[in-house]
Amino acid sequence: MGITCYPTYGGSGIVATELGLELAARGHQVHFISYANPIRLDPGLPRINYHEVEVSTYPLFQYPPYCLALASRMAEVAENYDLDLLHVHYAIPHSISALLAQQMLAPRHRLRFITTLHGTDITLVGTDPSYFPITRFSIERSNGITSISTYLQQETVHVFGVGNEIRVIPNFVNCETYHPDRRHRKASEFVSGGAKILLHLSNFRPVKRALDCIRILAKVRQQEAAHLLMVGDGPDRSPAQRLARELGVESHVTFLGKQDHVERLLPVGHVLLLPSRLESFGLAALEAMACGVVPVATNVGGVPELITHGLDGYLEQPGDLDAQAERVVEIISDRTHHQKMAAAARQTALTRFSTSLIIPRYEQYYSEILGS
Ligand code: GMT
Repeated sequence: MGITCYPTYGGSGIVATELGLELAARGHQVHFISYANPIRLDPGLPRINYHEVEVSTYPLFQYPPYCLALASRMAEVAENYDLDLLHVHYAIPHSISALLAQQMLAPRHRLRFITTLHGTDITLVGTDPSYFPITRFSIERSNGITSISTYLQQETVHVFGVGNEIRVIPNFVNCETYHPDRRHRKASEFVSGGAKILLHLSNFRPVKRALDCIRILAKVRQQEAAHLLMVGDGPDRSPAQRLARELGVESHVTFLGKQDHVERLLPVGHVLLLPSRLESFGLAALEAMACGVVPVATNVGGVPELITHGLDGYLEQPGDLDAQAERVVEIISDRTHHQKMAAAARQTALTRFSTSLIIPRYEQYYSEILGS
């Protein structure tokens, strides 16, 4: 099979990469087709192949046509390696490229393609008037569609009025790789004394409300000693750094930038902050939960399908920073309460979202689409 995704940091690329790695470990031949080697992908692993899409520039092309270069490469790889299936992540433009590749190969090679919707491809980008009709078209023409939460499935039907089945297959986590073991990184790298560690992990886009994390930290520190680790990079990183200086908490925040091994870092945290305005699932929260880190998140989109308020994390309204800060204090000020919630968070990851449960659902769906 072929997998196409955005190779840079972002939830959809991570899910696509982890899925490909898990499928290869189960014996499938997996061919990644993208403009760069996806982050977290080791192309030297058995049954993993990587094919780069080269986009030539030409003075006429103010916007080099990546969508076409990708379609050509998909068709070439599908033919050379006898692919049965392309699985593209994030509708725009991957789904359209897959459709073109399918049409280029027909009738001499039967190639089916599945599109997985991740969130902003529907909720933000897809609803932009310039992309709306083509996004709907790509959904209608995919041989199979999956979405990572029931919320996103319903939103897609509601916004695009599409009639095809959208199969919900949630995000997943490998609970052997992501576990509470603090073997690799130590809290003492960042704090001394008993300060508790809060974490935020995102691409720092405005939808993530990364600046809220700084404000929450400032509020928490009025009651408890805490240090914030900001992991990732993106447009709101500099504004967040500026805000930390303005609020006088800059020495209590560490900006770590992009990290290749978040599974080594997450276990040092007590609480994960996910104050997003919208989140169709919240992969960062799931990865944290698998590591026994308690999420304090917002009650938006598909997040309630992951976090059960009061059991394995807390859900508050976006922008209600007093409530979010209060929840953090509740967790970090009571060791017994923290341990109970951390165990429940790990249990949720293990019993509802572990790879051993979710990957077979993809395999089953592939069989259905290939057999249909
Ligand atoms: O928001 C991101 O981190 C990027 C975005 C993407 O598509 O790369 O993430 C979306 O996909 C993730 C993986 O399926 C989901 O866990 C995130 O909730 C979703 N982000 C949003 O809906 C804002």
